[in-house]
Parts: sequence; C-alpha cells; structure tokens
Amino acid sequence: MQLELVTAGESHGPALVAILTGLPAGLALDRAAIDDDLRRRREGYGRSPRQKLEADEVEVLAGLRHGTTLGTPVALVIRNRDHANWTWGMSPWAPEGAPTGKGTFSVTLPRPGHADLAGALKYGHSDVRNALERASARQTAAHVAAGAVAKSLLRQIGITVAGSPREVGGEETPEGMREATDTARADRDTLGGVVEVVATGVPPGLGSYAEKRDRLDTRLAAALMGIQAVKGVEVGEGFALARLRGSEAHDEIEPGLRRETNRAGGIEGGVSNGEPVVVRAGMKPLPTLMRPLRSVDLATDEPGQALVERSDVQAVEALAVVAEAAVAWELARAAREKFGGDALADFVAAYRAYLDRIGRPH
Ligand code: EPS
Repeated sequence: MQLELVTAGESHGPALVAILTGLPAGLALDRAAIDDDLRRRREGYGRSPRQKLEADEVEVLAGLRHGTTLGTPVALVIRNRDHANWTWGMSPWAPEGAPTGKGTFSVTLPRPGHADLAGALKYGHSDVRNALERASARQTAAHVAAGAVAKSLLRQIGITVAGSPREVGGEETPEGMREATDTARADRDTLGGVVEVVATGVPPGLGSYAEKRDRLDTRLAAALMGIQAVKGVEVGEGFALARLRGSEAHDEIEPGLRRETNRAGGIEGGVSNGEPVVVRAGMKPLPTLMRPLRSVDLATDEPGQALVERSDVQAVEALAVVAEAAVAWELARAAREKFGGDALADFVAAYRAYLDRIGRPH
C-alpha cells in the first residue's frame, strides 16, 4: 500500500490543497490536533506580520466521514486569508475591472537565494511573481496538515515524532536565539538555523537496502532537503562521524539487541534499527531582506536592488514543525509499505505479528 501526497497552491492564491492517498480506512483524525500543528508552524519568534493575517484551519473536502477515514483519497484545504488583499493580482482567471490591491505590478528584480531568477528563466516568466508564489514556504502549511494525519497513523503503532530548534544564527540557547533574532531584525537582516527531529518507537525494519531509493535515510534526507531553505541534512551524528575512528563511531550491540549509544541516528544500512530515528536539517538565512541585496532588473538588464517584501527574520521554529511533519510523512509511508492493510485493524495486526516474530514487545 503506497501512501502518497500531492499538494497545490500559491502563497497569495485562494488556498493550499493537499490530497493524501493510501491511508487505511478506520483512522480517526483529530481536527484540533491538525490545527494545533498549523498554529505551531505559524507561531515562533522572528516570523513576519503575514502570520498574524493567517488563521490556517484545515477543511476536509473528501475521504473522511464523521472524523474517520474511509480508505479513499483525503482532500485537505487551507484557505489563504491574505488572498483577500490579492484578489486581482492573484486571480486564477483573467481579472475583471481596474487593477487593485497587491500583486498588480510585475516583479522584475529577483532576490538572491530565492527561486526568483532560476524559476523565471526555467519557466519563461517575465513576472518573477509567477515563480515565487509556488516556491514560497507558504505551502509548508499543507505539508504540516498532511504530517499531522501521518502522526495520527503512526500513533497507532506507538511511533511519536517531535521536532525542535537547535540553533538560530549560530546561537544554541533560547536567550541567544532570541537576541540574535532581535539584532538581525534591527539590522534589517535575516538568519538561518538548525532543527532536529527525533522519532521514538520506530520498529526495526523500516526502509530497505535493496535499492538506493528504498533506504530510509535516502528518503528522510530527500523529505528534509525538499523543504524550502534547507541546505544540509544529517542523520545521527552525520558529518561528525567522518572525523572519528570506527571504534568511536559505531553503536555496539548489547544483550537484548539494544544500544547504549545512537550515533547512527537509528538507521543502519538504510534500515531502521529500533533506536530513535534522529535527523537534523540546516536552513540558510531567508532570502527576503529588508536591506536588499544586489540584483539585476530582468526587464532592463540594469543593476538594481532585489525585491523587498515583508519578511520573516528567521523561521527556524517553523522549520522544526515542518521537518517534524516531513519525517512523520516518510515514516508513515515506510510503515504503510511494511505493514499494508486496507483497514486500520489490518495494519496494526501486521505490525503486532511482525514484532512477535522478532521478539519485541508491543
Ligand atoms: C515567504 C515569504 C513570506 C512568508 C512566507 C514565506 O510571505 P509574504 O511574502 O506573504 O510575506 O511569510 O511564509 C508564509 C506565508 C507562511 O505561512 O509560512 C517566502 O518567500 O518563502
């Protein structure tokens, strides 16, 4: 059984949409839990005024009856409240009447670090907005909603997933992160950071070494690298392992097949080994600066300054929630492959039978 996710939606368009296929029937979803993850993503120190405009509540259009999945595709929608200010500029059809509101002028000064230039060139857009709207991290809201559904499924087999910020602007303490954010805001600059996601209760045997693409670490790395602004991913101790000797780097196997260390981050040979799965993602500083960087006007070829829009100073706490959702989704996909089942009870029974075979409690 393949769990698949397709999303659509522009940052200032009418809505974000997610279609989830491959969920078993009989999974109870909790609307408040999904909305709570959407709220966690929206909040966080250093976010832009845009976040005060958005309410981000999930609507379900299909696949659910009385709060329980039907085993059919689930369609989720999150409306963009800000669209009210862009009804002409982001109208899906040719707008009627005189231009009004935001997005009425073409953007021709691409921001270094955003998808603006590469997207405009690739797709042949003369208005950079046609590239930046979909490239925007706004769409991570749809992935967080899907991740909340994945977490409900994982909970049925005892897996929990939690993301947290570890560094902002090179600072590792909560006070340091806040101070760095305040200083960057005062300097009209932006920051990046590092987040960590830990999944507990992951049984041994998710993912496979059979093919490169099947490896759980391949899949988690792709899921994290696919998030806007992420430039680096580590599994377990990651790059630090490259500087150690083998005698210091590996997690020795103790009686009961447990480990006292978890430098591998719960994955060996591309397969979960029963220890917590630990991954980190590094985010570059956000590319929209209130003190703009040098650019070139695509309409005139003249040097200029990049587009200035309202911006987050940093969105590392948001990334922690988005990365948590991405890891949850990938683990749920791997669990669906391993345990299958059309009804939730089949899925859970297969999980239990497997743990019985390998002699692990459930
Ligand atoms: C983003 C730019 C900003 C962020 C946005 C991501 O949007 P705007 O241009 O409307 O101010 O606020 O993030 C969100 C809207 C969100 O919900 O996370 C970008 O260019 O990636």
